[in-house]
Amino acid sequence: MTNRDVDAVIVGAGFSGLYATHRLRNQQGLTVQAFEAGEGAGGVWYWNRYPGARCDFESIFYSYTFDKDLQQEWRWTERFASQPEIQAYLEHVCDRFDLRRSYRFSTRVTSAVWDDDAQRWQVASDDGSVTTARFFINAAGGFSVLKKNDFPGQEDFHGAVVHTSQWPADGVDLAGKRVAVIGTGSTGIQVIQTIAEQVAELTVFQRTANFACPLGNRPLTDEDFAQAVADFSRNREESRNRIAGAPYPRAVRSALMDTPEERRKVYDEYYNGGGFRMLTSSYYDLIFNPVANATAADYIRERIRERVHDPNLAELLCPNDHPYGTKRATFETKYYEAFNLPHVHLVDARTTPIVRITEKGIATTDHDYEFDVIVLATGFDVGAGALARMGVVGRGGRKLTDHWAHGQRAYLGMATHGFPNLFHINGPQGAAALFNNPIAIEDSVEFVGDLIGYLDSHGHTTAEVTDLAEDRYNELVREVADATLFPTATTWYMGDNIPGKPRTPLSLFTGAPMYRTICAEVETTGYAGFSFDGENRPPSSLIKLDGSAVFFLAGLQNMGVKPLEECSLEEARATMESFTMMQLPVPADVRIRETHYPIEGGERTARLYRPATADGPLPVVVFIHGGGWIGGSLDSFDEPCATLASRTGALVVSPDYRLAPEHPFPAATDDTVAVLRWAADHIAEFGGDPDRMAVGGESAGANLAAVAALRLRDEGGPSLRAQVLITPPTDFLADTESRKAYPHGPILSMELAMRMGSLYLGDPANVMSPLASPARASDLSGLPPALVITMEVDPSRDEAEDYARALAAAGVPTVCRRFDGLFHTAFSLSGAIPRVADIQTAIADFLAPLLSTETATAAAAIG
Ligand code: N01
Repeated sequence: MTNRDVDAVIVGAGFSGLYATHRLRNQQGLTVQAFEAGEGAGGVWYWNRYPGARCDFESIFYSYTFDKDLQQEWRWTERFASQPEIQAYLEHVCDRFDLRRSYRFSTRVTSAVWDDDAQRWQVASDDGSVTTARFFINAAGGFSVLKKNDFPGQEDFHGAVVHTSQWPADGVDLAGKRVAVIGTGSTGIQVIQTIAEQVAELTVFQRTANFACPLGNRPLTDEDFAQAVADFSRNREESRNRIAGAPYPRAVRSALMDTPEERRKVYDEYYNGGGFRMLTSSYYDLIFNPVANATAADYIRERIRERVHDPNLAELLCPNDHPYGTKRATFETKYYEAFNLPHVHLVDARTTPIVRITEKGIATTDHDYEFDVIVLATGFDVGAGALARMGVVGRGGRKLTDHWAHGQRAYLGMATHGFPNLFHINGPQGAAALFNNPIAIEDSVEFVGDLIGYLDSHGHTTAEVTDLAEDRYNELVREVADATLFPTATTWYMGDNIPGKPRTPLSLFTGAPMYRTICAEVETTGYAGFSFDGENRPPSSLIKLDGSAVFFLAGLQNMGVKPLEECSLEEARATMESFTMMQLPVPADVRIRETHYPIEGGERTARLYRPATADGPLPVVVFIHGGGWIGGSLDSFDEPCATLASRTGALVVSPDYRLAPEHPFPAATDDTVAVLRWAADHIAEFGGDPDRMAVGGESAGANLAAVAALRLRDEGGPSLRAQVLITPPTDFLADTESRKAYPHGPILSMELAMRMGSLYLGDPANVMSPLASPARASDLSGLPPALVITMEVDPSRDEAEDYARALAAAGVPTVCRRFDGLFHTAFSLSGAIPRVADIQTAIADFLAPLLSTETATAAAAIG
């Protein structure tokens, strides 16, 4: 074979490699040399020819969408396609787009070494040739390396031992044989249910029982197909904007909102409906709330018990050591009924593990079994196992295996630091676990194609992720995983199935929409986190966010919550109220009661939060809720205020103040002053000490608190001991870096801030008033000591920090705390963002000396 020099080497002829070849060669005009170890196209669908191999995403969704004609001319025959049909489809794609001529089939890449001088990859293959290329594209797939046989003695066995992913093309004759199947993952279940009726004896070795739900396969009718063709554009669009990368109904309710009877109806519908909907469409909290998850797990166990006649066997088939969905969801067709057949047996390989393969069969710690054929359905070294075995050496002679010694990591699942111009298609730490793979692959190929186009059009030679961006993304993937139940299971998602493999999440568990949003943000910010010819670009804002914050935002997207910018006033208010679902329970040690405070021409409600165990007159914190002056309520701040009371030991007063646009400026600030005056006069009746009073607030409420402090100073009291300003907007006309860096939020965008601000201000001239923009006050001296809390990823961050600096410059004892990785409104999302507890601690620590009975000296100590 002659050596070649090309633009791109592509490894693999599955969904990834074929589309990458089409995109780079046919659409971007690059020269491509592609390699594939198999004799033909198909990738994972070429190798996995075991009996019953079939896809568990619907065929009309589990296929390419890049070409409308292709989608419409390929007539799938079943709702869930079998392996031969998917392989034939990929062969068809190979021919239809003339891809075959770019491939060397039956050829393995044996090494890939980056040549720093030539700025090229040198790729050696087992046909003896070397191909040099500017780009090296890993499209080898996540399931191309099988898990090494754990069991000694295979060579002694008189019969055949066959791994499902090395199933011979001409099959294995199982009829009338005594067959063992080891493994009950997606593959084992498909094999078992398919061969159960053909074989003489079937013995299943199960180490972990799985939650298998009905697949719901059936022939694809002409009506189904016509509908799929008619819905092509909608399906394509929806696939990209739903959690699983398929147009399944959105889960918009918590499992805990429904009664057991209502839940049963929901689970019946999705269990009987087939496919992934049971996990993705029933309830949104199954993947992160153990109590919600248990309702689904109980339901599935109940179904298993109904279907398996022998109660002991049924119990053994019921999973009980991991939450539902945390091992990859599995699907079945009469799998459980197979165990009702007299010649099908189940061995509990957890209590009686397999010791070895013997001459006659399998020895466990308990028994010697005799077989003719042993089927290993024991899985894969999932991730970039193939690449790790290819001898990849990057910049400065760094081996990929060394770089991955602590776990496979790839920025966006696509790039690895130290390996310039090496791109993974849908690689480790992409979103594949919760993202229908062909769609994830199309996205990934398009991202890489665009990146190469950008590189060429800007005259760069190399693109490589920076170590900073790779590290941060890797942390983000871990933090997101920690917000879910996935790490609680022993699963290949975490690398657990391969002895010695470092435990690390191999996927970003946000679902497709957030992953796509992150990639889009990277792309539109000029490939943030990449380095072009050594010129580093800082990571983009979503990647800076705390993983819990990203998971929360992903949840909003998965539920299809309308962005606040697109909401009517009523919708915006309702959305703000719905965030209470993301709060921890109100602490039980706080007593809540309501009273009223007077305003001009009437009165308003104030809610009081008193720590149940506290004695004597308590210090008082009047806390003004957030909501952009147009929304928010006492209810939406119940938990933050109650927690504040519990943490500080203060009596917290939360006033219901007038909202814009019905009541524009200065109504809300008048109400804030009114409640403080009322508290000074009346709080003793409720057990508060009016001489130890602070004001605080969040977001718009923090603006009102800051303004109230100014007004009380200028309008004759009462005097305050402290002000706590959480993410305060302080100047409507501020021109700051944070406004420029985070114009889109999250949650608070500049567009939204401006809209809410103008509804509040009413007359635009009010913008200049220091009672709307406290930073415009000519004198900030004499104000109470201040704690200013800011969030890193917040357009209002810098004006708040500027205000803190101005307070300090005016001689006000001021503490400014910035919380990295959080966004505006995080304070009121305690159930979603665990670090809200740190904010409460910061407030309690700040207030403790100022609100104590010996305060005067303590206040002076803060600076
Ligand atoms: O592999 P697995 P798989 N002793 O790792 C058991 C995709 N896929 O090939 O759970 C005893 O899931 C192991 O037990 P345990 C899909 O993403 C898709 O089934 O580790 N048992 C487990 O039961 C899937 O998730 C389709 O305790 C041992 C099984 O072997 C992925 O491929 C179809 C053992 C391995 O399960 C992998 O699925 C098929 C030992 N020493 C697969 N070692 C579609 O429909 C392992 N096991 C698209």
